[in-house]
Amino acid sequence: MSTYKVGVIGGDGIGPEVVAEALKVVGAAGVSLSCTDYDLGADRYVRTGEVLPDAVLEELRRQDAILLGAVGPPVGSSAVPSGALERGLLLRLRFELDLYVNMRPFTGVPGALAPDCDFVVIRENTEGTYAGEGGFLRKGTLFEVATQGSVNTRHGVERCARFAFALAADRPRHQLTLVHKTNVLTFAGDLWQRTVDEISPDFPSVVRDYNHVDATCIYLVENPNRYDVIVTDNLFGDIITDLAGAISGGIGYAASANLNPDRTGPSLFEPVHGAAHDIAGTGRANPAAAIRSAALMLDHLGEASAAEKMTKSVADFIASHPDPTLSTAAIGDAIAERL
Ligand code: GGG
Repeated sequence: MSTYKVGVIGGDGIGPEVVAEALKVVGAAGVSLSCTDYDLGADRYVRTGEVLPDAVLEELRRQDAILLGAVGPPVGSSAVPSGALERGLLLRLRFELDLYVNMRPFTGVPGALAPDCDFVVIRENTEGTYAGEGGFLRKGTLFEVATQGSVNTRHGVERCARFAFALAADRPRHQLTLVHKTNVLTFAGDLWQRTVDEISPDFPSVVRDYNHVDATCIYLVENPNRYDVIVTDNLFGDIITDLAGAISGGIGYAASANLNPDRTGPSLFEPVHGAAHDIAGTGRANPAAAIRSAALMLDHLGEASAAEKMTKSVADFIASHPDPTLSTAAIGDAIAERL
């Protein structure tokens, strides 16, 4: 049996607590990991002024996968400059490791607005408005200009769209919806639409659709079951996956995989939620999203059967505890016991 090298970034607030439960469940699923902890996040920044030292990045490159909890300072804290961790750690890892697909599956839980929903959002993860193109002119004056460009390359759009098509072809409903704003964002939208149209013949079983992003916000609330696989750009994907998390049961259940599908480096797995310092140390954090993220990690590592068992165990636990009042560790124990 293989032992996988996993870089663990517990991070801040509830991050280390939920990651501990995820690793507990992976152990119970019988998969052997050799974990190395990396001290990164707001705490490290406050102590040392460092966000992601180059030497640490090089070590992370040599892992088979990376499991991250959450990074961020307490709400209202000015100890970390706004965006320093998002850009200096999360986005840098995505760019440096070429994690060009952000896959976020949503399956509804009992009591959610959409308890029966079952869809996946494929968010392009290295381009768009998050690429950092733009700048200031006459900064600090009355005539200041700020621009923030959206970078969309044929290569970047096509590789993401191909991943989404292949995923849709593998799922029972075979549906793929491109979400954009092609009527207004005529350059980027045109590239996305043309790319999807042109590669579509390579995936004949997939039925294609297109929705504007604003309409998608309505459909996600009114009829989320119309969706199977959504593919979209970085910014739209960031926004609609928060909405998707809210309708499917809350951000505490939302898992994500930042994938390098070409496997030229490790992929990174993390719950969508943040550090939630207000409940850190109270045992009230829900580890479900972290456990689901660890299941995505196992699937990517080739441990499909263990991953499936973990995902089912989380679903069974949620079904039998629609309003979980158990502690973080007790939820981890209960999910581990069901395996
Ligand atoms: N697990 C995703 C993550 O940590 N994202 C960064 C983030 O959302 N930070 C803000 C926060 O922790 O509230």
